[in-house]
Amino acid sequence: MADYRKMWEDLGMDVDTHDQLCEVLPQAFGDVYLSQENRPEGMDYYNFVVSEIHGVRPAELIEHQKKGGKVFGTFCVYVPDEIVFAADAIATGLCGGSQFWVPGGEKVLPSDTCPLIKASVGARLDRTCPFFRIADMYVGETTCDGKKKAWEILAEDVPVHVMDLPQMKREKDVRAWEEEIKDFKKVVEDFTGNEVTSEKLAESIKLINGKRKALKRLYELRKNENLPISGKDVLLISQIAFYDDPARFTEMTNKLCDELDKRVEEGVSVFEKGTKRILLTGTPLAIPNWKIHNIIETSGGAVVCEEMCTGTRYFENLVDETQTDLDSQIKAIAERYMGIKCACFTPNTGRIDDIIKYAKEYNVDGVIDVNLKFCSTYAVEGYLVEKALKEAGIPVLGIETDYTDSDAQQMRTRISAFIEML
Ligand code: BJ8
Repeated sequence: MADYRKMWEDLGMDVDTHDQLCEVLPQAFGDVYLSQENRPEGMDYYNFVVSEIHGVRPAELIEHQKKGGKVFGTFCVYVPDEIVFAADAIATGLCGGSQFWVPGGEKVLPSDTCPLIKASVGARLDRTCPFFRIADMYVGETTCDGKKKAWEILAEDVPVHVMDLPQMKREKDVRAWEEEIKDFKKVVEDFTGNEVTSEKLAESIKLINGKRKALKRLYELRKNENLPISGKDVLLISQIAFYDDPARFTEMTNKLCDELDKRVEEGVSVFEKGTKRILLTGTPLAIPNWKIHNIIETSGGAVVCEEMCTGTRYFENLVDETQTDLDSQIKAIAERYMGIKCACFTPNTGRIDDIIKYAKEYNVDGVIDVNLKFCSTYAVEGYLVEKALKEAGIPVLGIETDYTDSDAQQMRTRISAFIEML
């Protein structure tokens, strides 16, 4: 990796502690990713992004700030990036996916908090992630209780705007979300000094839809009997989608899909015939959380679809591009985002319908419902998810895990036994 020490120091990071993360990440990436055989050449781009994860993109964001631009850090797929980009600002995902940051979060949060929240708070307070230092404003949301309260702690350290996300999907809730997006637009305009015009918003709607279409195209390729790409590689791409430049990401992902189209034509598969096809559902897998994919794909399975926020929930459904005035555009944005099916909503039966639909479309042999420890919304919803799958005759395994490796062996045993029985 190029030398970014000076940049990290200027960001006020704890560079010595951060060095420890820089030491372990390449090894972990090599073990999980570079050890795979017959990877598509198009993965070189994503390998490069990861190898320079705390360098290249942060440097671009800083460049943008030097020109007077703002950076917004987000934690949830309900926060509409379109508004941010329409104000000539940049949105970047901030969810923490490494155990490295968890102890920092535990200094201020109860230990029985979900690791995603602990890692996200720890990354900020310990000053060990450049993205958390760079973001000028954090955008939280009222999804789960843990996140809701974490914003209050983070707000002591950085400007935070919280979007009030309804928890039901009645007509009045969609209207309330529309109003909330209008308020967010005002916050973004005041903070950046740039007006969000209907022309700018039309451009950013196209930009973000482009990213969604590229991801959808990638996922469609996984419906083939011969899998042209591993689940691990697709997970990495989904994770990178949250913070890469959207136009470049779309271009590189479409380029990769061109290569995968050829593989499909030629019947190339990265898995042996008979490898069991697994759909994963549950809580998001923030970078660098590759644990479950790695275990499945080294235990006789292939992950062919993720019904997750690092998966289908991120890209399904487009914002209507035909609206031309601001009110109608914001209404279209509100409707698209309210179509996401997070367990924070009640009822959330649409998610179960999606899982069963995907299980058929991707021709899966089994489903693994994987939830982060202490995430009660997904854990409770797991009962209904697993019941519906059993009724549909689709084998399902429920797993609860965190960011540590302490349960890896036990998980491997359970997953191997599940795959064997399929
Ligand atoms: S839309 S899944 S990104 S809220 S895993 S922090 S819910 S305790 S991340 Fe999420 Fe938005 Fe929903 Fe997706 Fe809370 Fe659960 Fe932790 Fe979670």
